[in-house]
Amino acid sequence: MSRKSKQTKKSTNGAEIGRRSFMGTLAAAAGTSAVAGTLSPFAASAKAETVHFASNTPGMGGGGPFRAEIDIRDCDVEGEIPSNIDGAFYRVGPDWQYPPMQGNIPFDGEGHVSMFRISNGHVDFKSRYPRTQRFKAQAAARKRLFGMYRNPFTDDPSVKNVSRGTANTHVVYHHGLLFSLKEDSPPVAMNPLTLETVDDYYTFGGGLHSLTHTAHPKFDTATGEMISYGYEAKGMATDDIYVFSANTKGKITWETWIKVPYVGMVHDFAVSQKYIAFLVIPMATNVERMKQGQVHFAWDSNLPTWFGVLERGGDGKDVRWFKGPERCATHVMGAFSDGNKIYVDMDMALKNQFPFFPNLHGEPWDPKSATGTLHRLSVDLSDKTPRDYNMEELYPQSGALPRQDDRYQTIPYRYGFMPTSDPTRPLNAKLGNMPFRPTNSYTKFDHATRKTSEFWVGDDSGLQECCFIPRSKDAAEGDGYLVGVANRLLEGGRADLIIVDTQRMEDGVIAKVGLPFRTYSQVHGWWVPAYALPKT
Ligand code: V55
Ligand code: FE
Repeated sequence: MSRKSKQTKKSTNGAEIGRRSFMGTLAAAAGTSAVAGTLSPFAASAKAETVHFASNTPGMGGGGPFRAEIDIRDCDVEGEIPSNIDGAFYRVGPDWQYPPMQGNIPFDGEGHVSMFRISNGHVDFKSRYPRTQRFKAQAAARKRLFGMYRNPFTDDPSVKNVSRGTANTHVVYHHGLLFSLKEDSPPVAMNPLTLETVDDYYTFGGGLHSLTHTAHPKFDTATGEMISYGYEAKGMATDDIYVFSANTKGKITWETWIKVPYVGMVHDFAVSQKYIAFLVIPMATNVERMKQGQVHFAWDSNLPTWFGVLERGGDGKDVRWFKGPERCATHVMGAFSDGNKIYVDMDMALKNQFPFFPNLHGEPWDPKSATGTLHRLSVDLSDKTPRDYNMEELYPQSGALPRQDDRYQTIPYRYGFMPTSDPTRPLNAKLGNMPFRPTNSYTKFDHATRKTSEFWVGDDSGLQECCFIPRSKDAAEGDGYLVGVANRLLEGGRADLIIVDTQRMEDGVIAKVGLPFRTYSQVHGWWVPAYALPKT
């Protein structure tokens, strides 16, 4: 029996379903029970249930779920947005659709995508929930049907064959589609101009042979290929990674399978011109705990890290695994190869960086050992005997969510960017004692000189991830702008999109797009230049 036949969670709105899918999209958008009744087999409860977000709902500290889908033509712009910025900045993050199960974590909220379309100094804002299978089922039932983070044991039996994917982690663009991604499920494809969901279970025309797909695909600028993978690819807690690349038309042209040393979170990966590398961290998948109603992962401090390397276009059977000590690392800034050596830059901490993922052996979560700094991991593949990978701390600045000039993905690169927390900066006295200092800076890293420069957002704000915009299509590496959301903490977290010039980081914002509301927290964001967007 083929792997494919086990894949029960097919698109519910792919082209093959035609008219019904169109109705489904409309119904979910309308969100009324009358319409929703025609949408899916999940009937609304006869007895009306109150929808109430208790004060201990994860994320309530940030003001609670946002939930509103919004269109603003011509946002308030202060300062002048350079006319060479023409494109769309997309961002996504979790935003509860219904009150979560007691004890669930922020990473399980429904994905909510926003778009800032910037052109000629004007900014139009739009936000939509991707219509995931999960979102539509819950909308129809008017209640939560999914339980704990990545734990199907806690779901309502009615959703056994509904994809659990929340599409809440990253948003990227390839072959004309915007993909909203969650690493436990295939991409959700959206129209990049309207943010309408066009496929709630995207399989690259049936070519994707994994039940999962990472939130962090990579793009080879030279070939236009998307290189990607899925872990736990044959189902929950399986030790298989599916690796593939798709050409500019979205056709999968290479695929292979590898086995991991143990099943743990493989959130991001690295692609160079020659190699592909994975880091397995002790955030281990724990089925026993899942059966007890807990989340998917627990941090097992007895486990090492494993760095696995295979050749692009090669056979997964030839993957080589290199060992390292207990470390937590989630995101790749950039990666490149030099002959038979591969270099991967990641933010890395000593222990569990996520306070909401439990430590398996009962250790209290420690903010100090959760503090991440940029490290360079490397291996020389021409050496036949290495058993460990090398690692070097590159900079002292602590932060998370590193980025690069994405035109330099897979090739040697010089500049990186990361939201950082500068402890020497003041915090507004009106903010009192905050349990965690807000992220207050964007740092630009120059790997050629190891010098850094810094943008500080001010004493009253917190920063979300930043994204790099090239000054022009063929501007030099790192020459351009950083764009990201700042929350004004003295205004209830109201959101401004800020733009910083990467050549004048210390000068502060050059333009500011004011939203008249706070917004849900972003996990990741993506810039698409206007020339790459579809015309209609
Ligand atoms: C991350 C985020 C996720 C997730 C796993 O490091 C890892 C980030 C927003 O969801 O499920
Ligand atoms: Fe991520």
